[in-house]
Amino acid sequence: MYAWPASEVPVLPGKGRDLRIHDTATGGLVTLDPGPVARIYVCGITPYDATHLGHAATYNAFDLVQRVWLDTKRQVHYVQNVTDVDDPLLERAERDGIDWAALAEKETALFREDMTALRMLPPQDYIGAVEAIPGIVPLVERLRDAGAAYELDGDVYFSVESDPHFGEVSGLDAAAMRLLSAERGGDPDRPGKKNPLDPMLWMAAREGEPSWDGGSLGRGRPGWHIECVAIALDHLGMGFDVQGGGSDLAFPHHEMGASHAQVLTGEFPMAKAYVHAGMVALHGEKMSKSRGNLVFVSRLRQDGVDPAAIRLALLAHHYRADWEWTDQVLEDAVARLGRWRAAVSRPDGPPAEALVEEIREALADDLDAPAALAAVDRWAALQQEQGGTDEGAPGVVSRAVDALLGVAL
Ligand code: 5CA
Ligand code: ZN
Repeated sequence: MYAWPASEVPVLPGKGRDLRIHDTATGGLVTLDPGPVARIYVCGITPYDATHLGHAATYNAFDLVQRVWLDTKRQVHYVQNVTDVDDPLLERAERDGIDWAALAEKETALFREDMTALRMLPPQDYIGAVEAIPGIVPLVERLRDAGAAYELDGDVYFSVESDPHFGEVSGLDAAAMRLLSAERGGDPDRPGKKNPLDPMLWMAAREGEPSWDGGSLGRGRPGWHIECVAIALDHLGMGFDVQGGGSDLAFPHHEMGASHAQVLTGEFPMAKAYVHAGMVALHGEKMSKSRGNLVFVSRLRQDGVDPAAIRLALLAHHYRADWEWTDQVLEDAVARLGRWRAAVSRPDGPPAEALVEEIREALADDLDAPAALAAVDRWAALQQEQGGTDEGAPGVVSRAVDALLGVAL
């Protein structure tokens, strides 16, 4: 489906650094060395409510990954999905008495607007679960025919034991996995499963729910993890550079997805780095659609908040940290934006070359956006206090902030 328009990314003088990033699977930093086309898959929204700041923070992290790569003069192949059919979406549509497809369409449209306003780079392939179904069915059939999946009352489950590498993404023990599985869409207590952790690949049609032709699987709809795997394999293939999402996706979603892909292809690993962003909280609890403690990007925009300030508020936190959204966070960002805009709106200023290198260095070091902001702060303070004679320096800063941080000054 259509994604959203791309904002121009200025090309900076010199060359960026290779990205060193935290990989959940190894628990440490890895320096990625993508080919001429870096490949990234980022899990998209389940469109049953508007984009909140937690979503925006996660997408901001993966936007930075791409900006670092682009600055090394590579191309980026970015794929994102939309989980436009799943239990939570159907439940919300039922609760509100609206059509599930119309709900998905409406919230996806709003997400596009929010992403555009925040200057997030669009994926080249933006794929809905529904449109991916014809590609999902043969994968499930293959897993079943290979003995890696089994049927239970018409539903088809993946056997986690079929992947010798199962567990290596999250590194969790069985007890922790079981707990998280129950919390995050799994059904560990369903009788008849070979392993309580086995996730569903194909759900047989239920009364009153949408269903699609599943070939030899019968009518039904896809499970969640196979959705992302089908899309990733179709558009990126195995061994892509980054699989991204919030930390709540490490298990089960990315663990199961990696296992599906590894069993399907016989190759390992699915991704070179599994990268997870921290959770944004509001009033002490993780912002989540199910809890309803949300601050929406669209709401802030309606209230007249400059999207560049929202983006700066996100950038003020390290992507791996869990943090809390407060009015103060936004006020600080608005103030910073004002200082930066004043600083670049003069024809000359302090030299900018070192600043560009500092931003590059900070971002290449596990996306240390707060350090990048601090560097720009120092330049802006110097500009304000002493000014400078370098002609064009403010323009260089403005383009660097745009290219590397996605903030238009
Ligand atoms: N559609 C699936 C992924 S295939 C899904 O998780 N959708 S979502 O709408 O629930 O979340 C979209 C992205 O936002 C995920 O990467 C999720 O980890 C991230 N996310 C959700 N809540 C927060 C939060 N409070 N803070 C940071 N990131 C969050
Ligand atoms: Zn996903």
